[in-house]
Amino acid sequence: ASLSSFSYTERASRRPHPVARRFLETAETKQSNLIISADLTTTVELLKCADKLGPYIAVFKTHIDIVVDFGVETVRGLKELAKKHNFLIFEDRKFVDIGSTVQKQYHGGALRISEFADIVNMSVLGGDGIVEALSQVVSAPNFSYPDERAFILPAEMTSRDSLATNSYTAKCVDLARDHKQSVIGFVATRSLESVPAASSPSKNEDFLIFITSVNQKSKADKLGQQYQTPTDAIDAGSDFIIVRRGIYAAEVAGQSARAYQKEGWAAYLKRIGK
Ligand code: 6AU
Repeated sequence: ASLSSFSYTERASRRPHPVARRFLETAETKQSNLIISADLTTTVELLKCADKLGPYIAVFKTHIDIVVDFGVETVRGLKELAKKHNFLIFEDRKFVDIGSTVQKQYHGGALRISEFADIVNMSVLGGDGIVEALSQVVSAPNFSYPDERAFILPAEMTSRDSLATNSYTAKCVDLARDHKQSVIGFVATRSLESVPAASSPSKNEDFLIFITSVNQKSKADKLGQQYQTPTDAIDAGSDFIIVRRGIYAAEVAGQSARAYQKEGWAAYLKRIGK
Protein backbone atom coordinates (compact mmCIF):
# COMPACT_ATOMS: atom_id res chain seq x y z
CA ALA A 1 0.00 0.00 0.00
CA SER A 2 1.09 3.55 -0.63
CA LEU A 3 2.40 5.32 2.46
CA SER A 4 -0.21 7.98 2.08
CA SER A 5 -2.92 5.51 3.10
CA PHE A 6 -1.43 5.24 6.62
CA SER A 7 -2.31 7.66 9.39
CA TYR A 8 0.19 10.22 10.65
CA THR A 9 0.33 8.33 13.95
CA GLU A 10 1.10 4.99 12.29
CA ARG A 11 3.79 6.63 10.18
CA ALA A 12 5.26 8.44 13.20
CA SER A 13 5.58 5.15 15.04
CA ARG A 14 7.40 3.54 12.09
CA ARG A 15 9.61 6.52 11.31
CA PRO A 16 13.13 6.50 12.60
CA HIS A 17 13.83 10.20 12.02
CA PRO A 18 12.98 12.26 15.12
CA VAL A 19 12.19 15.45 13.19
CA ALA A 20 9.82 13.73 10.76
CA ARG A 21 8.20 12.07 13.73
CA ARG A 22 7.61 15.47 15.33
CA PHE A 23 5.94 16.74 12.16
CA LEU A 24 3.62 13.75 11.97
CA GLU A 25 2.79 13.83 15.68
CA THR A 26 2.11 17.55 15.65
CA ALA A 27 -0.27 17.15 12.71
CA GLU A 28 -2.17 14.43 14.55
CA THR A 29 -2.30 16.30 17.86
CA LYS A 30 -3.52 19.50 16.29
CA GLN A 31 -5.66 17.80 13.66
CA SER A 32 -4.00 20.04 11.14
CA ASN A 33 -1.77 19.53 8.12
CA LEU A 34 -1.79 23.24 7.42
CA ILE A 35 1.34 25.34 7.02
CA ILE A 36 0.91 29.08 6.92
CA SER A 37 3.46 30.79 4.73
CA ALA A 38 4.13 33.95 6.73
CA ASP A 39 5.86 36.19 4.23
CA LEU A 40 5.76 39.21 6.56
CA THR A 41 8.34 41.93 6.72
CA THR A 42 8.35 43.16 10.33
CA THR A 43 8.85 41.31 13.60
CA VAL A 44 5.58 42.62 15.03
CA GLU A 45 3.54 41.44 12.03
CA LEU A 46 5.30 38.09 11.94
CA LEU A 47 4.73 37.36 15.64
CA LYS A 48 1.16 38.64 15.52
CA CYS A 49 0.45 36.28 12.64
CA ALA A 50 2.03 33.33 14.49
CA ASP A 51 -0.02 34.06 17.60
CA LYS A 52 -3.29 34.53 15.73
CA LEU A 53 -3.02 31.59 13.35
CA GLY A 54 -1.00 29.35 15.70
CA PRO A 55 -4.05 27.39 16.90
CA TYR A 56 -4.93 26.24 13.35
CA ILE A 57 -1.54 25.27 11.97
CA ALA A 58 0.96 22.43 12.31
CA VAL A 59 3.84 24.45 10.88
CA PHE A 60 4.75 28.13 10.57
CA LYS A 61 6.79 28.89 7.43
CA THR A 62 9.04 31.94 7.48
CA HIS A 63 11.11 33.90 4.95
CA ILE A 64 13.34 35.30 7.66
CA ASP A 65 15.54 37.30 5.26
CA ILE A 66 12.64 39.64 4.42
CA VAL A 67 12.11 40.77 8.04
CA VAL A 68 13.48 44.33 8.06
CA ASP A 69 14.02 44.57 11.82
CA PHE A 70 15.12 40.96 12.34
CA GLY A 71 16.98 40.34 15.61
CA VAL A 72 17.14 38.47 18.91
CA GLU A 73 13.50 39.42 19.66
CA THR A 74 12.31 37.87 16.40
CA VAL A 75 13.93 34.55 17.26
CA ARG A 76 12.81 34.63 20.88
CA GLY A 77 9.23 35.49 19.89
CA LEU A 78 9.03 32.74 17.29
CA LYS A 79 10.34 30.15 19.72
CA GLU A 80 7.92 31.20 22.45
CA LEU A 81 4.92 31.10 20.14
CA ALA A 82 5.97 27.73 18.71
CA LYS A 83 5.87 26.38 22.24
CA LYS A 84 2.63 28.15 23.18
CA HIS A 85 0.69 26.87 20.15
CA ASN A 86 2.63 23.66 19.54
CA PHE A 87 3.73 24.33 15.96
CA LEU A 88 6.99 23.65 14.15
CA ILE A 89 9.00 26.17 12.15
CA PHE A 90 10.02 25.80 8.50
CA GLU A 91 12.44 28.46 7.23
CA ASP A 92 11.95 28.75 3.48
CA ARG A 93 15.51 29.96 2.82
CA LYS A 94 16.19 27.73 -0.21
CA PHE A 95 19.95 27.50 0.26
CA VAL A 96 21.64 27.08 -3.09
CA ASP A 97 25.39 27.88 -2.83
CA ILE A 98 28.47 25.68 -2.41
CA GLY A 99 28.84 23.65 0.78
CA SER A 100 31.21 25.87 2.75
CA THR A 101 29.06 28.97 2.14
CA VAL A 102 25.73 27.41 3.10
CA GLN A 103 27.22 26.03 6.30
CA LYS A 104 27.85 29.63 7.40
CA GLN A 105 24.47 30.85 6.17
CA TYR A 106 22.70 28.13 8.14
CA HIS A 107 24.55 28.00 11.44
CA GLY A 108 25.99 31.02 13.26
CA GLY A 109 25.15 33.53 10.50
CA ALA A 110 23.26 36.82 10.88
CA LEU A 111 19.87 35.11 10.48
CA ARG A 112 20.44 32.46 13.21
CA ILE A 113 18.49 29.94 11.15
CA SER A 114 19.68 26.82 12.97
CA GLU A 115 18.50 28.37 16.24
CA PHE A 116 14.81 28.59 15.40
CA ALA A 117 14.05 26.48 12.31
CA ASP A 118 13.08 22.83 12.71
CA ILE A 119 13.53 22.42 8.96
CA VAL A 120 15.02 24.46 6.11
CA ASN A 121 14.93 23.74 2.39
CA MET A 122 17.85 23.72 -0.03
CA SER A 123 18.12 23.52 -3.81
CA VAL A 124 20.52 20.95 -5.16
CA LEU A 125 21.45 22.81 -8.34
CA GLY A 126 25.14 22.51 -7.41
CA GLY A 127 25.03 18.78 -6.74
CA ASP A 128 25.31 16.87 -3.52
CA GLY A 129 27.96 19.09 -1.84
CA ILE A 130 25.27 21.29 -0.30
CA VAL A 131 23.41 18.33 1.21
CA GLU A 132 26.65 16.86 2.51
CA ALA A 133 27.69 20.23 4.00
CA LEU A 134 24.45 20.87 5.87
CA SER A 135 24.24 17.24 7.02
CA GLN A 136 27.70 17.62 8.53
CA VAL A 137 26.60 20.69 10.50
CA VAL A 138 23.59 19.03 12.13
CA SER A 139 25.46 15.85 12.95
CA ALA A 140 28.53 17.57 14.45
CA PRO A 141 29.01 16.81 18.17
CA ASN A 142 28.94 20.50 19.14
CA PHE A 143 25.65 21.18 17.29
CA SER A 144 23.17 20.89 20.09
CA TYR A 145 19.68 22.25 20.51
CA PRO A 146 16.92 20.72 22.62
CA ASP A 147 15.24 19.52 19.40
CA GLU A 148 16.93 18.02 16.37
CA ARG A 149 17.01 19.69 12.95
CA ALA A 150 16.46 18.43 9.41
CA PHE A 151 16.17 19.54 5.79
CA ILE A 152 13.82 19.20 2.86
CA LEU A 153 14.51 19.48 -0.86
CA PRO A 154 12.37 21.43 -3.32
CA ALA A 155 12.16 18.70 -5.95
CA GLU A 156 9.56 20.41 -8.12
CA MET A 157 8.31 23.99 -8.28
CA THR A 158 4.81 25.26 -8.76
CA SER A 159 5.67 28.10 -11.13
CA ARG A 160 4.86 27.77 -14.82
CA ASP A 161 7.78 26.43 -16.94
CA SER A 162 9.69 25.31 -13.84
CA LEU A 163 13.03 23.64 -14.65
CA ALA A 164 12.76 21.35 -11.63
CA THR A 165 11.28 18.38 -13.51
CA ASN A 166 12.18 14.86 -14.71
CA SER A 167 15.88 14.12 -14.09
CA TYR A 168 16.21 17.01 -11.61
CA THR A 169 13.31 15.68 -9.53
CA ALA A 170 14.72 12.14 -9.74
CA LYS A 171 18.14 13.40 -8.62
CA CYS A 172 16.53 15.03 -5.56
CA VAL A 173 15.03 11.66 -4.63
CA ASP A 174 18.46 9.99 -4.99
CA LEU A 175 20.14 12.66 -2.86
CA ALA A 176 17.50 12.39 -0.16
CA ARG A 177 17.99 8.62 -0.05
CA ASP A 178 21.74 9.14 0.30
CA HIS A 179 21.20 11.53 3.23
CA LYS A 180 18.26 10.09 5.12
CA GLN A 181 19.82 11.05 8.42
CA SER A 182 19.22 14.74 7.64
CA VAL A 183 16.75 14.99 4.71
CA ILE A 184 13.16 14.17 5.67
CA GLY A 185 11.11 15.20 2.66
CA PHE A 186 10.38 17.28 -0.40
CA VAL A 187 8.56 20.36 -1.55
CA ALA A 188 6.77 18.98 -4.60
CA THR A 189 3.47 19.13 -6.43
CA ARG A 190 2.55 15.44 -5.84
CA SER A 191 3.77 12.21 -4.23
CA LEU A 192 7.25 11.31 -5.52
CA GLU A 193 6.93 7.58 -4.78
CA SER A 194 6.79 6.70 -8.48
CA VAL A 195 9.59 9.00 -9.73
CA PRO A 196 12.06 6.92 -11.78
CA ALA A 197 15.15 7.59 -9.63
CA ALA A 198 18.46 5.75 -10.09
CA SER A 199 18.32 4.39 -6.54
CA SER A 200 15.69 2.08 -5.07
CA PRO A 201 13.58 2.96 -2.05
CA SER A 202 14.74 1.48 1.23
CA LYS A 203 12.34 -0.70 3.19
CA ASN A 204 10.97 1.85 5.64
CA GLU A 205 11.30 4.87 3.39
CA ASP A 206 8.83 7.62 4.20
CA PHE A 207 9.72 11.07 2.94
CA LEU A 208 7.23 13.78 3.82
CA ILE A 209 5.65 15.72 0.96
CA PHE A 210 4.98 19.44 1.33
CA ILE A 211 2.73 20.88 -1.37
CA THR A 212 2.84 24.61 -1.78
CA SER A 213 0.65 27.09 -3.63
CA VAL A 214 -2.59 25.72 -2.32
CA ASN A 215 -5.65 27.89 -2.69
CA GLN A 216 -9.38 27.26 -2.24
CA LYS A 217 -10.36 29.86 -4.84
CA SER A 218 -7.60 30.95 -7.25
CA LYS A 219 -6.19 28.86 -10.09
CA ALA A 220 -3.12 31.04 -10.83
CA ASP A 221 -1.56 34.45 -10.28
CA LYS A 222 -0.15 36.87 -12.85
CA LEU A 223 3.48 35.82 -12.26
CA GLY A 224 3.24 32.17 -13.21
CA GLN A 225 2.13 30.70 -9.86
CA GLN A 226 -0.27 27.75 -10.33
CA TYR A 227 -2.61 26.55 -7.57
CA GLN A 228 -4.35 23.39 -6.46
CA THR A 229 -7.10 23.12 -3.83
CA PRO A 230 -6.33 21.62 -0.38
CA THR A 231 -8.34 18.50 -1.29
CA ASP A 232 -6.50 18.02 -4.60
CA ALA A 233 -3.13 18.54 -2.89
CA ILE A 234 -3.85 15.91 -0.23
CA ASP A 235 -5.23 13.53 -2.87
CA ALA A 236 -2.03 14.04 -4.88
CA GLY A 237 -0.02 12.74 -1.92
CA SER A 238 0.73 15.83 0.13
CA ASP A 239 1.32 15.41 3.86
CA PHE A 240 1.36 19.16 4.55
CA ILE A 241 -0.28 21.94 2.58
CA ILE A 242 1.37 25.36 2.38
CA VAL A 243 -0.92 28.39 2.08
CA ARG A 244 -0.16 32.09 1.94
CA ARG A 245 -2.40 34.36 -0.13
CA GLY A 246 -5.43 32.11 0.26
CA ILE A 247 -5.43 32.99 3.96
CA TYR A 248 -4.06 36.54 3.95
CA ALA A 249 -6.37 37.63 1.18
CA ALA A 250 -9.39 36.76 3.33
CA GLU A 251 -10.97 39.50 5.40
CA VAL A 252 -10.75 37.45 8.59
CA ALA A 253 -7.53 35.46 8.37
CA GLY A 254 -8.35 33.31 11.42
CA GLN A 255 -11.60 32.06 9.87
CA SER A 256 -9.89 31.41 6.60
CA ALA A 257 -7.07 29.45 8.30
CA ARG A 258 -9.73 27.39 10.07
CA ALA A 259 -11.41 26.66 6.71
CA TYR A 260 -8.11 25.46 5.18
CA GLN A 261 -7.38 23.39 8.29
CA LYS A 262 -10.81 21.75 8.06
CA GLU A 263 -10.60 20.99 4.35
CA GLY A 264 -7.02 19.64 4.61
CA TRP A 265 -7.92 17.44 7.56
CA ALA A 266 -11.12 16.10 6.00
CA ALA A 267 -9.19 15.20 2.82
CA TYR A 268 -6.55 13.42 4.91
CA LEU A 269 -9.17 11.41 6.85
CA LYS A 270 -10.77 10.39 3.57
CA ARG A 271 -7.39 9.37 2.18
CA ILE A 272 -6.68 7.03 5.10
CA GLY A 273 -10.22 5.65 4.90
CA LYS A 274 -11.64 7.17 8.09
O1 6AU B 1 0.14 30.76 -1.58
P1 6AU B 1 1.05 31.78 -2.25
O2 6AU B 1 1.14 31.62 -3.74
O3 6AU B 1 0.71 33.18 -1.85
O4 6AU B 1 2.55 31.51 -1.62
C1 6AU B 1 3.26 30.30 -1.82
C2 6AU B 1 4.50 30.22 -0.91
C3 6AU B 1 5.56 31.31 -1.10
C4 6AU B 1 6.61 30.66 -2.03
O5 6AU B 1 7.91 31.17 -1.74
C5 6AU B 1 6.52 29.17 -1.66
O6 6AU B 1 5.18 28.96 -1.18
N1 6AU B 1 6.78 28.19 -2.78
C6 6AU B 1 7.74 27.14 -2.65
C7 6AU B 1 8.42 26.77 -1.42
C8 6AU B 1 7.73 26.68 -0.14
O7 6AU B 1 9.56 26.36 -1.41
C9 6AU B 1 8.03 26.30 -3.74
C10 6AU B 1 7.26 26.40 -4.92
O8 6AU B 1 7.44 25.62 -5.85
N2 6AU B 1 6.29 27.38 -4.99
C11 6AU B 1 6.02 28.26 -3.96
O9 6AU B 1 5.11 29.07 -4.09
O10 6AU B 1 6.16 31.58 0.16
